[in-house]
Amino acid sequence: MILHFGLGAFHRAHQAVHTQEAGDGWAICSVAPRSPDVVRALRAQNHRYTLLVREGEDVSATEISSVRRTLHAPTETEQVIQHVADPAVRVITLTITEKAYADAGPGSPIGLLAAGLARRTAAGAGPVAVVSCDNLLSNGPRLREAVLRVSGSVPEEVSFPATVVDRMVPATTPEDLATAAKLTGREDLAAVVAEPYSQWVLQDDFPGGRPAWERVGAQFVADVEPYERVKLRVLNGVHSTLAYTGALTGHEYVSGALDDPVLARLAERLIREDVLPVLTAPPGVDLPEYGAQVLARMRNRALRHRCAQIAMDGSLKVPIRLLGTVRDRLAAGGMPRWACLAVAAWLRHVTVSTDDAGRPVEVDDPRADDLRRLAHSPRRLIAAVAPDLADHAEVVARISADLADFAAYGVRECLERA
Ligand code: CS2
Repeated sequence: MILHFGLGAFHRAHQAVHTQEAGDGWAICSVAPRSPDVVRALRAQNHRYTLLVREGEDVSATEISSVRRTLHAPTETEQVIQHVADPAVRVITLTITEKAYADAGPGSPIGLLAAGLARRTAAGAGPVAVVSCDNLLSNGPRLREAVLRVSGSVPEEVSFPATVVDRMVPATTPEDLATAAKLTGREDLAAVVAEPYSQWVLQDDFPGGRPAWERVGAQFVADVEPYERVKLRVLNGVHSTLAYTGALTGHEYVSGALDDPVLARLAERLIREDVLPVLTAPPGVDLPEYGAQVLARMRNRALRHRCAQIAMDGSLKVPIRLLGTVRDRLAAGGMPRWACLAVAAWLRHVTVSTDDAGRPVEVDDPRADDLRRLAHSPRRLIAAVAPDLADHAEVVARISADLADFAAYGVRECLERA
């Protein structure tokens, strides 16, 4: 059995689908860390739900039934801990978002996982792989450290393989639910919508066994890092760039932002001039082709991926997605013009929080208030997320100039002139 933390749309459209399609009988028990809504919906429909795959005008519906059980962590805490310690559980996966790794409170996913692993060891329940599926650098080691901070030790029979996951899964809309109902003839409050593309790269370190995910396209590799960099810097870097510049120029969806020629040009230049020159291609990957494929995927209008959704939690995402590119370009003697502009767009989004037309943009970031207090000083803003870069005069000057230009002329005009 697999135990999963994080019952969001991404899990339902990725790990649950891979596990069902692998076809070797593994079942999933999924834990909702906060909201009971999806638990309620899934229980009411026998834990079956619809995956809609959309591309352009095409839409297909598949019933997913690999999630057999759900738990609501705040009200079923003891069962969650008991499941972590259950000898039948051989794999634990997590999609808990970037910010959850810093939260080790007793009821948090990390807190519950640590408590369960301690009980598991005490009971001699056997080996288990704990698999982070979040968009972090070295997500396996990061998760291990988080557990270690709570427990003081990590049992030897527990592994933390690193992984890279990739599938665009926007929040489900009422229209998606209506489409699911129309295609299946049943109401489905837990339906999810995704693009056709799906990738999963994993380090093969599963001491208690695992589903044959490789049958359905997962890649098991010795070193995940090159894949991780490419995915986080190209796909997520461009996503965040388009989310901030898109929101600030009045675009609701990523695909709409990319239809705007000045934003498309920014995304292309970011990839070509800043990101790719400092990346190493993983085996079998052609980087320019990968970059073009990412943009083509983002142009999929049927996805309705909101800029506001991707813009969320920028203080945790931007450092992972854009600052590595900034640092590596500087180290190679270049000036990461477009990555700096993207960072400036994020800072404007989180501190000024109005678009070019003066309308408020949605900001949802645990550090928004802190950052707003520093808004008068670009250098201090940069120092708040990257102390090393705040000592880099050229970077500070570049980002300060972009911020001043955004304020004076608006983001769109700056992009037109750039
Ligand atoms: C997005 C990601 O919400 C976000 O921040 O950039 O969720 C993105 O859609 C996935 O990583 C794609 O694999």
